[in-house]
Amino acid sequence: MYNYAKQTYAKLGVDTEKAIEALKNVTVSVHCWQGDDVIGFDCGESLSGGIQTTGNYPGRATTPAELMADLDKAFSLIPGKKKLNLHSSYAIFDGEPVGRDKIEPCHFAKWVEFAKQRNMGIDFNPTFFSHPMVKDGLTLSSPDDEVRRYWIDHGKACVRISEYFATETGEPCVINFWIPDGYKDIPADRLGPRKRFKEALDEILSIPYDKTKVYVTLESKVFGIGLESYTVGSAEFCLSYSDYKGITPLMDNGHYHPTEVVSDKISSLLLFNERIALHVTRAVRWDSDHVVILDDETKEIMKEIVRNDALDRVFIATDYFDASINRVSAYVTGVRSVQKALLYALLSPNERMKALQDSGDMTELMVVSEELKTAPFGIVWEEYLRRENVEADYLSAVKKYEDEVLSKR
Ligand code: RNT
Ligand code: ZN
Repeated sequence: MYNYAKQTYAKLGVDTEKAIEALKNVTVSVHCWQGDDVIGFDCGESLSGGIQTTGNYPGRATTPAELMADLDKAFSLIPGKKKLNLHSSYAIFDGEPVGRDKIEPCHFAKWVEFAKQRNMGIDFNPTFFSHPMVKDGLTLSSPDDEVRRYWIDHGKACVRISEYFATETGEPCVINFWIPDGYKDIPADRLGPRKRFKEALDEILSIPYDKTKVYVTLESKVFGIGLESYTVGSAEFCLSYSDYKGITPLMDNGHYHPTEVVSDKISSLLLFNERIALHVTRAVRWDSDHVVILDDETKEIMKEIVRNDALDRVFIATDYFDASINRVSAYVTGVRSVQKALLYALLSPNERMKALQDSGDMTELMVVSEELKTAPFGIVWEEYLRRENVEADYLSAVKKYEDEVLSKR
């Protein structure tokens, strides 16, 4: 079967062996927060910040051990290179818990041990939501000095922890800043909060850190639930700030107006940034954070990365949370979909297609694009799984795990 697929692709000008090799080396950073509906372990507050999980499928991970077990199950069913993406709210306190402004590397030692045993790097996210120090929906942009101070200290603590992750695991750590700050209703002052956010970020990033080990990214957003009228960290703010500070912009494909697509933004950002970062999600009518599937936009995003030869310049991370289905299955479906989209992009005669565009032959370009859609992609995907020693059928494994573990929680 694979030989047949190989020949079919060869006729289209595609080397399946090269595609499989390239896919093996792409790292996907897997978000820890699908496993427990974005709750975390540090203070037990319910989810806030304008984001929401819906559903109450049984089996949510409620302890670090449970989350680690679920991640392990998911990792065993996901091929390729993975990284663990943690939020600071997943700190593990052995003794007395400390505030987010005072967290230290030791509170993440168990995660480091987990990652090291699995040969993985760790990415990180300060958590500016689900916490009593979020005042009136504001953190780094708050007019209250005490609130701002608390969150600035949190940001600094997280930069230090990121460097610790990089040192321990030997892989650079991507630390992503996203704040939910905004207003439900029309603000009188749009500049003030943004100025305070800028100054707060300046202060956080003024601490020394090793730029070869820690990549700072900044994630923009258009609106959140209950924060519909104004978002401090808008697209313009975050892009301008990233450029001004020489940090890395992060685009979450749920964070734009419904007819805007991240796939069309990637090339512009690649022209002006060494690196860019992505949160791959699936927005259904709004930033709903549905599980990623092999849909057109996911394919188009991955095509942009592959066609522009940018696999080593784009940090790819997943970001979704669905509490209405088996969470381990959500992990596997979402991450495999990202990888399938990457493989689909790698299995395109990209040079030939560019040449067709440049010579104005849009007729042949359309025909080739359509032919590719029915090429034996699934066979190459299965060959990749086989070489990675991962079963194609993950549902049986997930169901078994549900019976034996999740249903007993
Ligand atoms: C929220 C952002 C952010 C979060 C995570 C939990 O809209 O997408 O990335 O999803 O930090
Ligand atoms: Zn995101």
